[in-house]
Amino acid sequence: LEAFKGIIIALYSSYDAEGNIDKEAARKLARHYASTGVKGLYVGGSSGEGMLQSVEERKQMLEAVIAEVGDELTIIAHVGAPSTRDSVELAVHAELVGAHAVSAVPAIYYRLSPDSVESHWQAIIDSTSLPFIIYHIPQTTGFQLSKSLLVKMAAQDKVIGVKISAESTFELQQFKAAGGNDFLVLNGPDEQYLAGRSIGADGGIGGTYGVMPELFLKVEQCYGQGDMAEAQKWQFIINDLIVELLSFPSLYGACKAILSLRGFETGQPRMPLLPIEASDQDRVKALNNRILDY
Ligand code: HMN
Repeated sequence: LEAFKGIIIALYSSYDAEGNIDKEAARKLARHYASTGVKGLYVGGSSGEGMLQSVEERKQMLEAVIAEVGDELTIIAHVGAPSTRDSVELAVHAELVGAHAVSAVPAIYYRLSPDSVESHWQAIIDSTSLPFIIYHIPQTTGFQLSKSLLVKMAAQDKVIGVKISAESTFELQQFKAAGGNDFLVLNGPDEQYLAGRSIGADGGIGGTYGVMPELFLKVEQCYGQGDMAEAQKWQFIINDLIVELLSFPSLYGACKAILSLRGFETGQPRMPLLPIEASDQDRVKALNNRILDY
C-alpha cells in the first residue's frame, strides 16, 4: 500500500486551443510532476474533468499519462461515470494500459440507493484485477456513504481504500477506524491536508497540489518528522493561496492559467466550468509569483 501513501496530484486534463485532448501537453505536465517527488497522479477525477469528457477522451488522457510516467509514479484512474457500463469500460481499459488502481464516485445524476451504488461499484471491481479506491465526495454526488456500506466494501481484498473529499475530518477518522489499519484513507480537501493527516489519513489526493506540489511535500515532510509547528506554517501558507485560487471564476481555470504561465499549456476548463477572463490575468500572474517565491 506504500505506493498510495503520500502526495497524489489530481491531474488537470490537457486540452489544445480547440478544447480537444492534447496528449503531448499531458505528457509534458506528467513528466514535470514526476520530477517533483510526489507519489502519484489521479487521472480523470473532479479536477481532471472526467465527468465532462467522452469515454474515448478519458482513455486518451490516461494513455498519455501512463506512456510518460507509468513506470515512475502511481497512477490511479478515476472511472466514475453516470452509467455503470461506461465505468466498467473505463476500468477494463485502465487495467489494459497499465494503471495501478481504479477509483470511482457513485454513479452520478440519479438519486441512488445504497444498494444501487454498491452494485455499481461491485461491477467495476469485478471487471478488473486492480485495486479499487472508493471516491466519496457527497457535496457533488449527493450520496452519503454510510459506515456500514464502507465496511462491507472494505471487506474485499481488492478494495484498498477511500478518498474522502467530504469536509468532515470526523468522518475521515471514523472511516479509518472502520476500515482498519491496512485500509487507506486519502484526504480530499487540500485546505485540510494536515488536519486529515493528523486524524488518520495516509496521504491525500488534490487538485491544487498541481500548482504547488513542493508546498504540500513540505507539509508532509514536516509532519513526518514530527515538526507540527512547521507543518502548520506551510499548511497556513497553502490555505492563503487556496483562498486566492478560489476567488477566480473557476478554481480549475485559475490553476490551469498558472500552469500556462509556467510553460504547461492545459487549455481552458471545459464549460460549464468558467474560464479565466483576460481581466483576471494580472491577478493570476501575481498569484503565480507569490507561489514561486516560497
Ligand atoms: C479530484 O478528484 O480531482 C480531487 O482530488 C478532488 C479534490 O478533493 C478537490 N476537490 C474538488 O475539486 C471538488 C480539492 O483538491 C479541491 O480542489 C481543493 O481542496 C480546493 O478547494
